[in-house]
Amino acid sequence: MLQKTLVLLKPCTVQRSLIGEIISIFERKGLRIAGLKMMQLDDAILAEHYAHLVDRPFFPGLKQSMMATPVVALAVEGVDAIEVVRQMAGPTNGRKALPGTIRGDYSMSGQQNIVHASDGPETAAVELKRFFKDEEIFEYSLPTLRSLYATDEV
Ligand code: IDP
Ligand code: MG
Repeated sequence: MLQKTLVLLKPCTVQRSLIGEIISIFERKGLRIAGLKMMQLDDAILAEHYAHLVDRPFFPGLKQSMMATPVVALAVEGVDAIEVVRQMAGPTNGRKALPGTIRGDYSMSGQQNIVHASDGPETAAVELKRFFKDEEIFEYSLPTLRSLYATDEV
């Protein structure tokens, strides 16, 4: 099923000048960039976005790291994109993530791990709304679509 998912390029990625390189990985895979913007996160949006972690001891440090610079938010589309992008990101800790995954290739940290990616369909819907207005998501189509997928896949 054609899905959209939210990716954030975290401040560690911005600071390491890896914005273009990481976006390229998603483009090279065949995913469509449906939305793209830079934004400065604040306490309120991070308390919402990481609500499942507010009671963890590392939460203040996580929040600080996510506000260190602006992030780059991406709405990424493809068949089964939510799972595909999670697999591309790899497990949370960059030291445990396998080479070939984004975190495995670019991160040595359990916190400074390059990207955020929505972890399921409900989360993706809520997170896309959190970071993008409706009119910031674009429905153009890739002319390469017929080379990216078989006709019965999309
Ligand atoms: P995920 O990003 O792989 O979905 P979550 O458990 O949702 O992982 O955690 C969100 C983010 O919080 C992680 O990407 C990471 O930056 C940070 N985080 C998670 N666990 C730890 C930890 O044990 N120490 C420090 N930061 C953590
Ligand atoms: Mg998560």
